[in-house]
Amino acid sequence: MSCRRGALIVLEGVDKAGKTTQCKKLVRALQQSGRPAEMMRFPDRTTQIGQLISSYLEKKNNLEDHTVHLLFSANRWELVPLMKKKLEQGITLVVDRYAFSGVAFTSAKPDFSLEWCKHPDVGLPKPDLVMFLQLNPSVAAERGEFGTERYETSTFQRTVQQRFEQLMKDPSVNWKVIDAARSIDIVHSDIKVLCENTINMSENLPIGEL
Ligand code: DGP
Repeated sequence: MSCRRGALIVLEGVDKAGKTTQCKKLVRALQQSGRPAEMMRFPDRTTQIGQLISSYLEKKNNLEDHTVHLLFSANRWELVPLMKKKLEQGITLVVDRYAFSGVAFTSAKPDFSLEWCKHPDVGLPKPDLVMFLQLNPSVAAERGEFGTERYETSTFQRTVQQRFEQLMKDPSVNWKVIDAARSIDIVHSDIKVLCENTINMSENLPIGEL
């Protein structure tokens, strides 16, 4: 009997929407219900490319905007063999940000089209489900000070939110919008149900491509 593949589940949203908290809770809940699951996050700052990105985000180095966009994409591509291996082993991957953040953040900069931004990620494994944690950027700002990293300003985050809204019109991606203004536990239970349904539905389907 061939092993059923795991599902590729992505959480997206503006900064402070609760993605990391929800990813961790989801992985724990799936594991407790006997489903193999692991968390990944992008950017993955542990690789050499990830370290370049990390120092860019910490404003320790400056990189040209197109170049940094391609580095973020390269950081996803370098993890593809591992992602595919895990999915084929039946492990569900819960991913904190993916190509959609890539497009939303770069296209929030002046003079970047969505189309140009999407190109480098064409062919990446396609998520079976993308949950967008919806939170008004002004409410997000009330959740605590933004940090000091690049992009962590209310004005920029509002533009990012608009770009995500454009991306969510793409019917070829399985988007689900989650109201992230509610309590952690209520948001979690919505996410868990969506995720369990997706795991059951995608286990017999091939992994798609963006
Ligand atoms: P995080 O480690 O989740 O806080 O993400 C770091 C920051 O990088 C966050 O402000 C979002 C941004 N980001 C994530 N992925 C990409 C990407 O692919 N391209 C760009 N330009 N920014 C990204």
